[in-house]
Amino acid sequence: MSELACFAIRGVIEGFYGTPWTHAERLDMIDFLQRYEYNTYFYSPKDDLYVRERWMKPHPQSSLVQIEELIARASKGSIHFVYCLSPGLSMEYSSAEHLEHLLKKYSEMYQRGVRHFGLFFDDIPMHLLHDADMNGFEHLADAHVQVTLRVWERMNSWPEQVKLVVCPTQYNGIGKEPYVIHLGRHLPQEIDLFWTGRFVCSPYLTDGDAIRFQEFTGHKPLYWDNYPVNDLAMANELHIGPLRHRDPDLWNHSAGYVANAMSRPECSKIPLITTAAYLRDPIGYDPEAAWELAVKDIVGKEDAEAFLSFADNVQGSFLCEMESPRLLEAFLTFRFQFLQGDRQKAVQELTLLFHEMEQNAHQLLGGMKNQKLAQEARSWIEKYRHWAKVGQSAVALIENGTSGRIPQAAFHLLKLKQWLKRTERLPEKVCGQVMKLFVDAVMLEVKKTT
Ligand code: LOG
Repeated sequence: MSELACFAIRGVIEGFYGTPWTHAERLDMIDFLQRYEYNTYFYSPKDDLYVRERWMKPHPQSSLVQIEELIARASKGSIHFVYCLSPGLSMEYSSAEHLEHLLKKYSEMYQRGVRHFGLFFDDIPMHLLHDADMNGFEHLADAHVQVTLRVWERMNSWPEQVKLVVCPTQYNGIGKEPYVIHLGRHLPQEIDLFWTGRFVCSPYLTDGDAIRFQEFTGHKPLYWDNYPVNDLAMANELHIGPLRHRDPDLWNHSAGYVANAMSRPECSKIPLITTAAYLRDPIGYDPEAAWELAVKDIVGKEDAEAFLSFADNVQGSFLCEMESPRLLEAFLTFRFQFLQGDRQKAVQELTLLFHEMEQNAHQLLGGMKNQKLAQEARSWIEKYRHWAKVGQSAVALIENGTSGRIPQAAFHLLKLKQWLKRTERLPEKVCGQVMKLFVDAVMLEVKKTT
């Protein structure tokens, strides 16, 4: 770890909507974090009832036992286990009873050895809900400050020092919003504030924004980066591309960096390895190089090449507008060769490309060494296979059509339409618009000549 450029908190948060990780997946993730020099794991799955919806209720015994195991595993290494509660859906901030419920849950974890806590107010209405709160507080930020200060006061009475992170309700923007200014200015510096940057999913995280956040709130932001998470509206995207566009100096202007992961832990590891490379050396970070290493690491030598060819088509996200760069390049080359030069060679090369695509898909679907990865990415690989079939029919149509073999061309046109229909029915985002544009161009030519 470089002495000069270093994020104080290097974390991963299980903070997505959707099926929480299993116990085995969490244990495995903690070991993974240890290996890749992260230092913090935030336990905050949105759909674990006992940390959000039923935050007042005690965890069932079976899940308590598991949490104890996670705490033990984390502390065996040097990973801080952060126990987070999200009471905002129902908490009456002015109720002494509710406050005691909250403190009881934290204190039970303190007794089990937890020294890092989170109090989250994200994804709740921006206004006070209960009459008593409307009478008792000026506004939502006031209520959040008062509750946090009470929690903090109690935590400070415990024998050992603890840390507390707050996630504000306004967790993205320019840092100048009245809510977050109020929160920041009334909470002590040692309480970190989560911030996702300008947007919920921020294409860029910049020094300038971090500096401004600190100017207005008095706190360096603790980045909650919503990558690689792919929940809700992003559910059809598989975020296995590398981390991009995070300023190299961010470590200097932030309290730390925490990546929100996908509900697919094995797939998450690929971008999380690239993130670890960024956190280790933000100045020297090269997304493409880090990505190749990450894929080799998680996929294994045998399948790395096939997987990279597939993964090239699922890079698109708010971090990366470019979709299927290799395929796009091949289409542009084909178009040039076909129109200007050697038609046969152009067709041969494209035929080969789609056959390789299908072979890759079969290799990945059939017997990948990392079976967990194969299982998690299965539906995207399946869609990739479908696009290979579409491509094969399109090339066969071009080949026969341009050689005057009309019945064969008609047969492949039919097949193309069938495969296209089947493919477009699959919701997963693979190849973005690149394959569709190619097929549209082919169809347009067919129209012109019939
Ligand atoms: C949630 C987060 C969710 C993410 C992406 C924060 C602070 N909270 O809009 O749990 O995974 O967006 O959908 C969120 O980002 N809210």
